[in-house]
Amino acid sequence: MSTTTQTETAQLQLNAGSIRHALSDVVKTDDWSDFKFTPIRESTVSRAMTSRYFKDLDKHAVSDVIIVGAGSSGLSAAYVIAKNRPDLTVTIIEASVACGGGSWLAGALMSAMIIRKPGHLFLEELKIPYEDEGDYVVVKHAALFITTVISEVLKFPNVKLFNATAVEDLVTRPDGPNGELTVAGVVTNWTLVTQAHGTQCCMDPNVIELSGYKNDGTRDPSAKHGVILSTTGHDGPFGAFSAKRIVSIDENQKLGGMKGLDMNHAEADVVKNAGKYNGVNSMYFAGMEVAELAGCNRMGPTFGAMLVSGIKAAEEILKHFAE
Ligand code: AHZ
Repeated sequence: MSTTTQTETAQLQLNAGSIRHALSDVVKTDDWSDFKFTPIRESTVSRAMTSRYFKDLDKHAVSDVIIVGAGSSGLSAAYVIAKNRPDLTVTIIEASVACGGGSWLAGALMSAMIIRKPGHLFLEELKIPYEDEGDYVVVKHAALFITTVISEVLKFPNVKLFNATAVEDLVTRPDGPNGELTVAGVVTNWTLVTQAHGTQCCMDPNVIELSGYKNDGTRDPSAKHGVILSTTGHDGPFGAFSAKRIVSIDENQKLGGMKGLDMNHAEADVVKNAGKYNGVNSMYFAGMEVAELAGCNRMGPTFGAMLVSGIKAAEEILKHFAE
């Protein structure tokens, strides 16, 4: 039960003038000596968190769209998908505690983020201020970009982020019309568990399944098949996860391997190669994971291709659900 307080326009008097107090509902004077929070039990806090988490896990156990990796490319895609299709269940799995991947600092531990045009149009959509330098724009703080995208994406009611959760494997089924493999979900674990696999005996994972199946696990032809968009970045402790896994499953593909830095070629090539993966159904890629899959150059600290490849993959996914 909530505790109500009288609303008054409380004023905190400072020498510099009169400032409206941010807690005007609660704090009525500048005397803090009898300040109290509303009462709570510890178990109430536990239940408030666990009930929601497991309700969300239950709802998202079958998802229309699973986005693996919440860096700049994955979150740009999530924004476009969730905004255009509020009816789709969108699940974001992020291995780290914090979303954002490499975009908290744009490059070389410096704060300004460079975005080549026309990637700046996405900044306009999100009302993120930038300095226009002609062919490119600069966002003063990369952190401003990523925090804005995170907050916009997480406001959509159809989106749930499971952070500190790693995708450990893909669920596959041989259910294409000609026996082609289809990706049917992701295998997840809390990242701390994933990191401890080498030190403990078997700790089995959880599964998030894509929509489009009947209760017996066979394809439901009346329901649209869900999709996975993988945006786990280039190779690293966790990166390029789905790219590496898919080529180990698909005998017709080899990992291209990310090539050296070439800004001019890399950004357009990543965008051109982003989107649906040909060979295994229901799988899409964006961001630097595309460079690993297709063998594109890296671009270093220019982020236009992250935003635009995410938007391209999102648009292909929207088309899939519209067909
Ligand atoms: O934690 C990872 C990061 O937040 C997450 N991730 C990776 N593997 C995962 C897994 N399960 C769940 N198995 C996983 N999450 O994916 C996110 C990737 O973000 P990123 O910023 O590394 O990738 P991006 O492709 O969106 O942006 C890349 C930015 C780069 S790298 C680069 C260069 O090296 O030249 N240039 C740019 C612009």
